[in-house]
Amino acid sequence: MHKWTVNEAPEGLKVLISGFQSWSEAELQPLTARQVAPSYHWQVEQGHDPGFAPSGEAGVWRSHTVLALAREDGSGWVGGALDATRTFVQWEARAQGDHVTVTCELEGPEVGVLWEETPDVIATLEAHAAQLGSAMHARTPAPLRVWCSWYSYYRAVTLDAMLDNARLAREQGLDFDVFQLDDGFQADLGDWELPSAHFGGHARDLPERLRALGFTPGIWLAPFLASPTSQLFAQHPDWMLRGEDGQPLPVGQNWGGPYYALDTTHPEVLAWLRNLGATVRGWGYTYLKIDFLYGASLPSVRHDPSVGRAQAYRMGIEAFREGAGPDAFILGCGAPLAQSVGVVDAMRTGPDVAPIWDEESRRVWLGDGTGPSARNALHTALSRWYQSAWYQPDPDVAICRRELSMLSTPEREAIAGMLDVIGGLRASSDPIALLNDEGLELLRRCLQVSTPDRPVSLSLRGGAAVTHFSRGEF
Ligand code: 9PG
Repeated sequence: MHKWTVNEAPEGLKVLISGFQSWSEAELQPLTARQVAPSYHWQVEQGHDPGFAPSGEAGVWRSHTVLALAREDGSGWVGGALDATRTFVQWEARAQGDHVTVTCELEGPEVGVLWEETPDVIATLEAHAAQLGSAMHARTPAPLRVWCSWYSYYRAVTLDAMLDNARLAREQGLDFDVFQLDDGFQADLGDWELPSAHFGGHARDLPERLRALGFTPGIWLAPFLASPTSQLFAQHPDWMLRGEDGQPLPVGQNWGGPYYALDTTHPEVLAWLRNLGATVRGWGYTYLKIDFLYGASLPSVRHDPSVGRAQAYRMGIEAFREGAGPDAFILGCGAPLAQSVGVVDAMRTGPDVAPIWDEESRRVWLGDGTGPSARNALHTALSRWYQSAWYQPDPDVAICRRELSMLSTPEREAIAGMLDVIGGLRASSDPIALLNDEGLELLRRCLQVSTPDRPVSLSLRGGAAVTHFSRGEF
């Protein structure tokens, strides 16, 4: 363990953290405040690292890969690592009376760790993130404009809904590059080749028709998950991650019950993942959103106990990439962040957007700040601005429709403005038929690709941390 003492009064400092995976909080807060900690175990699994979850004590902040402390004038300290592809780099800052104790623990192969004092935290963090990105062979292709089925159709998506929207987008001259089918086409989690009853066809029937309309076909998969009702689970119980009790380890609660994850240290699992990547490529999909990836990285008993969990995760995504081919565009989601660099092209850098500005009650009563809301998605993605050196950031979709939404006109406009600051992928999920002239105009604006902005200062105002970007203040 590495340890440093910062001889500075904690009251004058703010802390910048980045949580474990896409959906975990990243934020800039007064150091003496309390990092929100989930009350229930399933929320830890789905938004945090159960091996390094927030402690819930006031003045104690935990962060993965990087952590920074900043004074009011923007000077301070930045902590980072020289490679985090196969190692979890776990930072903690602890306010202790008149000083701060900072520790860094590594889980995985030894890597260099640095802790630097700097007159300019923003510049040092950006320089470090860029250095880390190039050391980890970051892929940062051009950003894409994506229509995704999730945030309006959810699991009820059909083949016809995909085609209707693609046709309408073409008629309206909307500049999407990709049309991406999300969760709902498959019979079960793990049974990707079997269609769901309601989908009205097979996922392999779609790509050619999307291409004929001029779009790149995209598909969602949760390649590391298996539901207990799936054929995958029934046929290969020995492929699942297990708990200390020898039973398959539940890695979350969704889809009406617990779900399990594949053990990516098992050679047969790696072969299956390669084959899955190759199969969806064979169907004609070249844009692949791979989701719930954190599942393969949780603490558990593995087939090969000599492989650390960050390394096991990395082996899993590398196997999928091998099958999908070097030219597939891979978007990671629900994924350990730095450990994906060099394998993914883009990464969701926050929790899900929802057609509601915020849902405070989940944060306040359940201690869970990873719930879907426009505020949570944008706040988190903004706090990870420097990660655009690691992959194309995906701040999630804009919402331009008035219907099927609780967002007001100023809220929809605010989302559009913040997406412009964040840069990276540009996406929408609005049923095109629901957009009136105003909605279409806003969507066209949201689809304009911009480069990420950078904060010009970080400051405390009335006890709250504020980040100033040249195109806005958040
Ligand atoms: C599909 C969706 C969409 C979305 C992803 C992801 O904690 N949870 O239970 C939880 C459920 C869904 C979720 C995130 C967290 O959303 O981010 O874009 O693809 O899966 O199921």
